[in-house]
Amino acid sequence: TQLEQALRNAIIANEVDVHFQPIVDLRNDAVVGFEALARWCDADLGYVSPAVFVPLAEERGFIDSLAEVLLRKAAHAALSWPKELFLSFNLSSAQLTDPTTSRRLLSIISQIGLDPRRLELEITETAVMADADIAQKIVAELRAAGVRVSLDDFGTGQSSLGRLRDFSFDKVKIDRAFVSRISADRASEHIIKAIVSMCEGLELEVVAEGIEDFSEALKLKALGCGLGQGYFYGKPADAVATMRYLADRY
Ligand code: G
Ligand code: G
Ligand code: MN
Ligand code: NA
Repeated sequence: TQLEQALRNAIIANEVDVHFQPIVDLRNDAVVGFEALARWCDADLGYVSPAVFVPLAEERGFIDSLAEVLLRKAAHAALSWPKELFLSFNLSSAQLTDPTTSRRLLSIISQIGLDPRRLELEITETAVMADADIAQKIVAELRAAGVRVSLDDFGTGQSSLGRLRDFSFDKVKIDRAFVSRISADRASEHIIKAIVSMCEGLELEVVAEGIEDFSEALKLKALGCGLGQGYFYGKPADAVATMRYLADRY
C-alpha cells in the first residue's frame, strides 16, 4: 500500500521522529525521565498516528527497523540532557515475541553510549500475553543488563494481576482512563488506591498517566502515587523543545 511504502521510505530516510513527554516525581514536581513517543509527518499523507503506523510496521514485518530508528534518536537525545534522567521507550507486541529483541536493543544503546540503567521499556499486558514464555525471557535478559521494565496501560488489559506475579517489573503505569475519571467518579479513586497499595507491597513504582490539571495532580499525590505524567506537566515535544524545557528547570 501507499502508506506502507511511505513508512518504509521514511524509516530509510531517518524521517520518523521521536518526541518526549516528561515524567515527574509528584512530591516535588522534579522531572525524573521522559517517555519517547514516535511521530511521523509525511509530505503527502500528513500526520499519521503511531497508533496506525506502529501496528502497520508490526504486521508487515519491519517493526525492528522502525524501533531501531526511534531508539537511536531517543537515546541520542537522552545523552544531551543536562541530568541523567531516564528514557522510557515503548516496546510493541511483535518485539516481545522475537527472541533477538533484547540483544538488538542492548546493542543499539551500547553503540550510542547510553547506560542501560537509564533505559526503561514500557510493555503492555496484551503484548506480554501474546507469547508469555518468550516475553518473560526477553524481560529477564533486559533486567539482567540493568534496563528497567514497566507495565504500561495498567488496568485496561486482561489478567493484570497474574502478570504482576509471573513477571518481574519495576514499575506500573496506571492507564489514563482511571486518571481522567478521578474527579468524576469515586470508583476510579478506589481503584487507584488499590493499585497503589498493591504496588507498595510488590515494591513497584507507580506512574499515573494522563494528568491534565492541578486538582488531578493533588488527588493522585494524596492517593500515594509516586510519579506522574500528562499534559499538566508537559505535552510530548521534540528534542529541541525538550532541551529548552530542561534548560528552564536545571
Ligand atoms: O502519542 P500517541 O498518543 O499518539 O500514541 C498512540 C499510541 O502509540 C500509544 O499507545 C503509544 O503507546 C503508542 N506509541 C507511541 N510511540 C510508540 C513507539 O515508539 N513504539 C511503540 N511500540 N508504540 C508507540
Ligand atoms: O499507550 P501509552 O500510554 O504509551 O500512550 C501515551 C499517549 O498518551 C501519548 O501518545 C500521549 O500523547 C498521550 N497523552 C499523554 N499525556 C496525556 C494527557 O494528559 N491527556 C491525554 N488525553 N493524552 C495524553
Ligand atoms: Mn507508554
Ligand atoms: Na499508557
